[in-house]
Amino acid sequence: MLKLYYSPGACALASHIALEEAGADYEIQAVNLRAGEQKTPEFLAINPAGSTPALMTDRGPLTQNLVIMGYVAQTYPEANLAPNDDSYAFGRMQAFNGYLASSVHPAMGQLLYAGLEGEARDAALKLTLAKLGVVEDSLLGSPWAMGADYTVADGYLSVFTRWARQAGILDGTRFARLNDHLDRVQVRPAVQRVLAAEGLQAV
Ligand SMILES: N[C@@H](CCC(=O)N[C@@H](CS)C(=O)NCC(=O)O)C(=O)O
Repeated sequence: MLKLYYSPGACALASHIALEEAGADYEIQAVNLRAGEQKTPEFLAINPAGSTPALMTDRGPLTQNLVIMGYVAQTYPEANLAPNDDSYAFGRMQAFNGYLASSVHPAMGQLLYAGLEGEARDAALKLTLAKLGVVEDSLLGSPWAMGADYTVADGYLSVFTRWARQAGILDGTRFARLNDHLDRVQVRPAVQRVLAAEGLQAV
């Protein structure tokens, strides 16, 4: 059975949502990041990078949200979580996910979790808002991230808009579309089940 290593509310929420939306048979294993469990020899044997998520499959581990989400979408095509039969559209979805992974996540990680103060924090805030602005103004489709159909990209985006709303930086006017999108993702039954499983509330 698939086993997802996650930390409640952290970015692995995206992979967790994908598994639940897919109707996959899986189990979850919490990794306490504050206690440093991601750096234990046992966990480093699964993900040498010492970060969550990791998904243990029958062929070994997979890491990186966008990889795990792509794997889930392709393993459960009947769930229609990605344009699996259109490699260009699949690439566009992974480009969206890649932007979240390589631009939005690092900027927000610095802002929210690096303990910055003063000018350094101001700079991190400005960078985060600029990265989210690209999604709001250009990348985000309607009603879902990639257009007509819900994909794994929607669950992934909701991780960061959730953090932004919790931090009070997802302004309703500047980020009207991102706010609407987060509301739409959070009412999905699979997402509600995942939030409950991680001990979280909708924000
Ligand atoms: N690009 C990676 C980022 C993974 C990542 O940074 N995970 C964080 C939680 S959001 C983590 O486990 N941090 C613990 C650490 O680095 O010590 C992915 O999407 O899987």
